[in-house]
Amino acid sequence: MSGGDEWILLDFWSSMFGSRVRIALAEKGIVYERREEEFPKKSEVLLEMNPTYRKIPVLIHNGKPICESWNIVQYIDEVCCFTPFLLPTDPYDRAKANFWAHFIDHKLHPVSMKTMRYETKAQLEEAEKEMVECVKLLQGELGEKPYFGGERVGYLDVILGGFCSWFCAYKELGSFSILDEFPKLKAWTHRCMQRHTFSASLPDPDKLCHLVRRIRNRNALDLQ
Ligand code: GS8
Repeated sequence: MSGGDEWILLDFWSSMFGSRVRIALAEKGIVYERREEEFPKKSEVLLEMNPTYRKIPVLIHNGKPICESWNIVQYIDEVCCFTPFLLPTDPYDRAKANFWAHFIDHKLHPVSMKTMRYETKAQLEEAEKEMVECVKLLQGELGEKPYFGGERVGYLDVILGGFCSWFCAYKELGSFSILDEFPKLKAWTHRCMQRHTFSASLPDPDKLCHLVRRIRNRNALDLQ
């Protein structure tokens, strides 16, 4: 990587996947151009750069696209090897970090979507119960450490970091205050949000609340 490198991020403001890439770029001190998609319409560039999934985020490094946020964060980490690594260097710790990143994308994320897109009160209660189970496991993995990465921010902090504003928004919505049930994860969220690399990269929780209310209203699913 040289000072003349060009970095472009195809993004959408509320995306937890986009947010984690923004955090990784900020942690590594990379200056980039952010291009906002206008969903549901998709730009020609997005379709060209991610023809497989047609989803953001896509990071374009010197004209070459890298897709899937977990993969993008690893790429940034490898290319910017002059700063401390986000991924653990120990193979076992690295395998564990990848395991939990997979858990976040394949368990936590679908469950968090269910808490917004329910059709009955029973479905909402079920989704909230599942969400509590997921967050409990994540808090267990954090343990007594300040960060998932130990004394400093690591790969998993960046991966889960994309959810910080969403955790706060749940509380603001008044329906579900997940963080109040998990003090260690709450402290971790606040610790992360105090870092400029996170706060400047994450969506405003108030704006997210409006979005969630709109999703619920659009689907006529708001039971309150
Ligand atoms: C998920 C990206 C994604 O869902 C990743 O990058 O880690 N596994 C991928 N992106 C969404 C926006 S965030 O909710 C997206 O681009 N959606 C547009 C669409 O599905 O049409």
